Amino acid sequence: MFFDRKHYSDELLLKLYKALLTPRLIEEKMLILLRQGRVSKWFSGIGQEAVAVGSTMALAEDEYVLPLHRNLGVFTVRNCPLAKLFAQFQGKPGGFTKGRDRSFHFGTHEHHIVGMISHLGPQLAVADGIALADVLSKNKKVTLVYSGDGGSSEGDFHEALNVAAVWDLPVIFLVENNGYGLSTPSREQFRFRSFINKGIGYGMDAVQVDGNNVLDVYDTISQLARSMRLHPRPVLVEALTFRMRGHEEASGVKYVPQELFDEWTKKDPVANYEQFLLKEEILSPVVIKEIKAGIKQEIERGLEEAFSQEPPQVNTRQELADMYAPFEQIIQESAHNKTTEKRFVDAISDALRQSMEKYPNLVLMGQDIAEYGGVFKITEGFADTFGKARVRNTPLCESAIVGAGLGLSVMGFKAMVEMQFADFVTCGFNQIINNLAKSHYRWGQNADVVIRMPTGASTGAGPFHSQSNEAWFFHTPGLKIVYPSNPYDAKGLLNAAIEDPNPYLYFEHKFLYRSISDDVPDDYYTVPVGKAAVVTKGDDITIITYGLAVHWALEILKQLPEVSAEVIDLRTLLPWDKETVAASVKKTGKVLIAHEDCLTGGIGAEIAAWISENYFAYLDAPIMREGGLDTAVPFAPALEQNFLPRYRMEEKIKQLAAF
Ligand SMILES: Cc1ncc(C[n+]2csc(CCOP(=O)(O)OP(=O)(O)O)c2C)c(N)n1
Repeated sequence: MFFDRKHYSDELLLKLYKALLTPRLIEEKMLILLRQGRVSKWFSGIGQEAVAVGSTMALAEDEYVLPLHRNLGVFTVRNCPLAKLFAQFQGKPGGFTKGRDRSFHFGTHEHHIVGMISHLGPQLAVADGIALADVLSKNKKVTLVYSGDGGSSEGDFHEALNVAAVWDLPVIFLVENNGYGLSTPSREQFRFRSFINKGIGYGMDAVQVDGNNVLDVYDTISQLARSMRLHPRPVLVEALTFRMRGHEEASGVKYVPQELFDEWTKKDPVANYEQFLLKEEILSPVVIKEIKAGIKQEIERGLEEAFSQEPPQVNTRQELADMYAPFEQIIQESAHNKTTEKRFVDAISDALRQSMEKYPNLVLMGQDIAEYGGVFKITEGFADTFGKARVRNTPLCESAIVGAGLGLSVMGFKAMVEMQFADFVTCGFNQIINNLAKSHYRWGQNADVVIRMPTGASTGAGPFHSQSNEAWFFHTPGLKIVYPSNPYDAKGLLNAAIEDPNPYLYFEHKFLYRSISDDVPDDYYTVPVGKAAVVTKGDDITIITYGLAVHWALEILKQLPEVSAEVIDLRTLLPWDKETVAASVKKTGKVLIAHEDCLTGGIGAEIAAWISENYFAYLDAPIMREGGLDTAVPFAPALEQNFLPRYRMEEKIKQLAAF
């Protein structure tokens, strides 16, 4: 193996050696502990150390790195305390996640590292968000993110690279090509010859390095980073390397031909570099021994400390609380009494505009939201007022944009992502459920992202532009969900959602956009989150509902003056207002829960279960539910009306009142 030392000092070459040796020695120790049953799982990076070490060493200490499961070297180069790292591997409270997540699944701001989630690809877009924050803040920094060759088959890889290219984001996408994705060889993953061919497709530079040559990696990344700091743009780097052990220790390596091991053993990154330094007389056998002894001693000390820690103490209240970033809402009243009649759609627009004024760190992202103003024209004129840096047209890639939102959060920004239609959130689902929702619980990183969801039927738009999908998210701890039914709440809840540093889904019913209007304060104000509204007071029955169905309930009740109904508009679905519901159930003893969403597994099912479990004694009738049919939302008006619960609600209300 040829090492070109260029102008690099002996001191630096030695520093690289120690940095390379540390993860190797930790791993060798881990393999022993694994055999002794003292650690439970290990994803080995033996043979690949030069990639993580060379690339991380090439960056400034305050530039973010987003490593994967084999990149122990990132953590050691960034001087993460070994005891804390080992405590993390053992699920101890002194680790980086209080025992809540395993291995390298954590981030640490102190060390400018954002760790992976198991899904491999999502962090690529998080890197985009971090780099975007740097560009917006005019920081001359690069962000480094890793992908495996296997993980590059994920859509997230494509989306993240494409966004970075279009937005000129200074991200180094470093593909560690070790020839296998678990047991599947590259030829069964993709057909291109080399990752550098992909650069052309994305319109970005791409270079290849010998991933087992720490100097090659260090030099290439250093040069790229220098140039990217001055001229922000993404670069794809392919590091050729090899995984000398199984995917994880229990899975074995039977599927790897012996010749490959023989070939790559000769290319061992540590042994070869050591030989080079010996030849250059930068190292001597005595010094090697000393260095190794020193590192081993540090490892033993760290292990001792980690092993001496007790497992986490269980505290359910804390577990539940930590799903969310701490936030106490202070309700903001509008400063003046002046109101103007506003349609639902205008109220949303108003909130966004005022929040953009209030938070200079708020960034809006979505398809066609800039000059075009969004398909519903909610951001019309925003690009002129706030500039295209903060009002960003995105490529068609929901996953990358939601992920970028998390990256912005990592850097202290706020993000609003507009789904063009709520239906398309399926393409960003993983980022919401697994990244936004869980990151605070896992390592204390909040996701300050509001996702706007133009939702619902009644517009003759068929199965893919009409769905109600709030229940998908209702089941995900870590998210908050609001769903206004009128212009006043639409404005106040959107402001409130943007204010809160936690991730929100903000549902806005498309049918309401231009069909209702109301006097809405001109000034900024917020509406309490988690608080339902009692829309009409009544004694006979309680109707619990939200969104467009609130209006259906009121229309129906107008035709039934003999029924005294209390209509509760939930407004917030997660967390929903148990107190208001309970008070009304106690009063009327008869409950109908109605929503546009399909009945089975809908939010009504949860509320019904909760009422019957806690307030059974107050009930004078079975809890009733009404919802959309358990079908897709059909296109033809007659079919769509039949799908919707509007007319079935009427029957249910009569039935319940008469019970
Ligand atoms: C979305 C997803 N599908 C499957 C897996 C299971 N899995 C974990 S690692 C892995 C292979 C990854 O290969 P590669 O990206 O080349 O990285 P390497 O392990 O070789 O470093 C697979 C299939 C996963 N973690 N996430």
